[in-house]
Amino acid sequence: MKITDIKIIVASPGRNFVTVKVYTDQGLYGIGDATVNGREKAVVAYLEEHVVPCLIGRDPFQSEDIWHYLYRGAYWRRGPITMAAISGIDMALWDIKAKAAGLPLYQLLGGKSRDRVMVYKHVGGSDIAEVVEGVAAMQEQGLRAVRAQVAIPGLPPIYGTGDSTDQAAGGMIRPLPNEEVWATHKYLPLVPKLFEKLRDTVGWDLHLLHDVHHRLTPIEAARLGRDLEPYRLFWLEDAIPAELQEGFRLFRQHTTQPIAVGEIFNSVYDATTLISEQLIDYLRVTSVHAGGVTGLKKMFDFAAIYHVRSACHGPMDVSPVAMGCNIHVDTAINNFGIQEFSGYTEETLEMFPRAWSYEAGFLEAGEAPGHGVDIDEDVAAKHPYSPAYLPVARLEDGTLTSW
Ligand code: GCO
Ligand code: MG
Repeated sequence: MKITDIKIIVASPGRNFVTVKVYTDQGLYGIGDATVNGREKAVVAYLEEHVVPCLIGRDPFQSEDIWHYLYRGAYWRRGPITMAAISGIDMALWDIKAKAAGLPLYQLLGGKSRDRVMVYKHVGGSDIAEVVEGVAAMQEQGLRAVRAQVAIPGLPPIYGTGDSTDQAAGGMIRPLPNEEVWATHKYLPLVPKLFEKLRDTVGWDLHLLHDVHHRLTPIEAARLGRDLEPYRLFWLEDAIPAELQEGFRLFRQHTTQPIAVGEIFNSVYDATTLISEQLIDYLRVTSVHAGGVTGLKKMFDFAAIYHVRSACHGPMDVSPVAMGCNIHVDTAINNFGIQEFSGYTEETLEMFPRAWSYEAGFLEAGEAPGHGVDIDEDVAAKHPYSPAYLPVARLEDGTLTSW
């Protein structure tokens, strides 16, 4: 079999998605996701100018060799743009291989280690009462795990803390990023109050999670971890900037709160200290940013040696294609932890016909050959690309800060 053509489709059914379609001389094609939120066109150029021309005529079954050809062969390795491009191609190649075998992708990855995968969804609110109500409603819908975030009194609405974000846009700002205000001293005392109230109301069976969006220093994160210990969170996510692996030593030594990080990682080298020193409990890499199915398998297998579990990033900027690949990997690996699933707009679901399904807190991969997700190009054509950005954060005195 030979690769004959590769098409890159950019569309915005509520969010911008970059989708790769790899064609072969046998009539089979494969689909991949190569979206980098807010930087979509950079991946398109990388693929069209530098990747597609090198792959025409190659054997699509050689996914491992092509992965290394694009990773090592480029000399300029790693980075979100390079790795998203590799991810999109890799997903499409695994899709072709599994379709040719007539098997769902998880069968090629070792078969089923579980029938369905546990997910967590998000709840936000403008005050604690609203969040508690939202979490209780999720529990009634059968969710086993919920991420809870609350707006901070005294600050204007800020991304990821409450209901400030427009659900369909997932917090994306058009056409240019706005600037938001952050104050750690207003946030730190609030979060334990939220989880105290949540435990009083929803009890101890529901897994509760919280995302800090990289906003604390290691010692501030240590404080928050300690203050949250009585409420036994499933995890505390992205408490400190993810690139400071050594910072997790300080954080870890002060709290028994399980720690999750990795949604912005694109290579195992982002996490070798974190994993080998057992500084984290959950690795949040995802197929679209960490090198596709091949990249995820390598990273989760390495993590398994150190008892670190998987927790693929799955907000609405991870397209239903990457979600499908995540679910197949989640189904096959032994060290699965949890899968994030924040849902999609109706238009997005219409644009990506799929075999995976969601029901009452769990996702199932489905039995269609390949990863089971396709793209409806007629629907895609109705939703042209529209620039959108994540917000930028500043401290109250104007200093630019992480989020
Ligand atoms: C999460 C994430 C997202 C990111 C988004 C950025 O845990 O789901 O933090 O909400 O902010 O993916 O593009
Ligand atoms: Mg997050």
